[in-house]
Amino acid sequence: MAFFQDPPRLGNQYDDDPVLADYLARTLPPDVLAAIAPELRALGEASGGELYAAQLADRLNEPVHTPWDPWGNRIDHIEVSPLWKRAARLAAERGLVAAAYEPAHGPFARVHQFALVHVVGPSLDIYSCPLAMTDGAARTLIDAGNQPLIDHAVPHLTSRDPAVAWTSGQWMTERTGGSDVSTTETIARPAPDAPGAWTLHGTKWFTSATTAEMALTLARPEGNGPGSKGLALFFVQVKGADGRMRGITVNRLKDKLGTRKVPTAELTLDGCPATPVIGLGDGVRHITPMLSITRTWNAVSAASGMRRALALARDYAGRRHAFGAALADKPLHVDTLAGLEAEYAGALLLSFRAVELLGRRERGVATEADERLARALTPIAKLTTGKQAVAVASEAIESCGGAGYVEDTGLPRLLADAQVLPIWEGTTNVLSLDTLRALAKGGTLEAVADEIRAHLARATDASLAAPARTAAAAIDAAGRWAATALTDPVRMEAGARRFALTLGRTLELAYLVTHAQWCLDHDRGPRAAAAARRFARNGVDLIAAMDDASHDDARLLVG
Ligand code: MFK
Repeated sequence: MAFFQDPPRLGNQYDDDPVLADYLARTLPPDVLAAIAPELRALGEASGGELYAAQLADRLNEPVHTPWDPWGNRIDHIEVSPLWKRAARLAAERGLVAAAYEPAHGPFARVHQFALVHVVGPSLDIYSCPLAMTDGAARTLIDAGNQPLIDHAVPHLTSRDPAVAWTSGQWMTERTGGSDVSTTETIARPAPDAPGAWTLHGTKWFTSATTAEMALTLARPEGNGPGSKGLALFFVQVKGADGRMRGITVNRLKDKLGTRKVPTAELTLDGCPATPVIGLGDGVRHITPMLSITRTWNAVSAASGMRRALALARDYAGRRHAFGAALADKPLHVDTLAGLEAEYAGALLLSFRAVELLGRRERGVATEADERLARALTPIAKLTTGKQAVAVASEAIESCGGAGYVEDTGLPRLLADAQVLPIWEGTTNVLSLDTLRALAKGGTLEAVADEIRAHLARATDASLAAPARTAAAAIDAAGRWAATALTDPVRMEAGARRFALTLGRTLELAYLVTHAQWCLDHDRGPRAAAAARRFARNGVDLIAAMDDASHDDARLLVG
């Protein structure tokens, strides 16, 4: 009989993931873990079962933009995929945003929320994008303290009722750039007959998830000066009571490499009514709570994307036979997947450490050191995990051979969707410079180094001595590099990415070491220690080899 290959399958995405389960057991008080475990298990079952099947069945459905109705009216209707409609209901009911704002688990509310996201996110076709912005918008409005807007929008943004829940967009990128938003060209004008009201005029070049009910956006009030200080943060209610967009035209949907279910659009704003969120300047500063939240989502989504890719690759390795044995029994295949497992474990621990700190800050229990650490950890986690996610997805699809390159297996999407993670919400280089900006505040590099050393100090098992030494040497080298590079802005900027990635990878290794020690101490086996050792062998120090000649060589190479 002819041979047909079994496709890879997924199990319960909570029960099958010892890294998440051990992390939650280590971090959460037992009563909190007992309260949330049943919903994680239920979501894990759906995520690996019916939702994954629905995702594969929905593969070719993409959002469709209909600009006009049959009678010539401009309607700009965007029809999203069936799975997205289901995801919207599920996200509200399961509290994928709401859980962060509910009182039940105090400072652990964020860990609860992001554990849910981690388990189910990879089966929702990047519905995490509108959810991230919705969460960021709620946080930004609350931080801005604009009570009428808080009363108007936050109950919708944080609702568990699908009939009431809103999503929010974040319209920042213009043709002038997605990184340097200080060059925003959109103008805000006072509305002629409504005191306090404004209208917006300009083009937004990438607006993710354009089906949202509201958006936060930047515009320059007429007469304001240039740069980001002259921009203001505005709230936009996208549709009027008649269901039509208000002074907004959808020019087209973007034709993207991945995230193809996300209706990312180009918009023209021409008389779009808008309300200032907080003052009429410093718009970039005022939108940074949004950036911090979406970057945290990005980091968690990177970790969960890696986990999904590995779950499929590992299952496939058990089903696929070649050269007389299952791939899972081939030493080289095992070695390849092991390197990726260690990367995933490090990414999960780093991204959830950022989540813990966010939760502590929001519930008012953060120390000064937590505050400093959190400011640096957010960009570091985002940039480090984004790169890991692409590398892991690429290897995972390669480990499935030709099947990994064939669209209707669903596998190539893992890579196409991962590739957005180092781009949106700040590219690796922009986030590296943001890391320098964070570290420029006194004591922040020390806070990162203290965090690493405190975690390494918890390792008592001899099997963790070597990875702990690797991490300690890397943070020492990073500190030495920073001390000498500080005097030379060109050298500092040129090395920023290697420096930030060294901090990110060293943090990951330190968390892996601590986590492994806890697992050994709590009868959870030696797997986590193996992850720490393997991660150390994968390498963490990217900066020690940088010297004065590095930048000269770079100039020679790129002219
Ligand atoms: C699964 C995950 C899903 C995620 C979905 C998201 C979908 C949305 C898609 C998108 O919208 S992608 C586009 C997102 N765009 C960005 O992330 C922008 C990237 N560029 C940057 O982050 C630049 O660094 C930045 C625009 C902030 C630089 O602008 P400026 O004008 O040169 O900023 P400047 O002057 O350094 O900082 C202005 C103020 O903000 C300063 O405060 P002060 O006014 O008090 O001095 C800074 O300290 C503060 N600031 C800047 N970055 C900050 C920050 N504060 C806290 N955290 C930060 N990260």
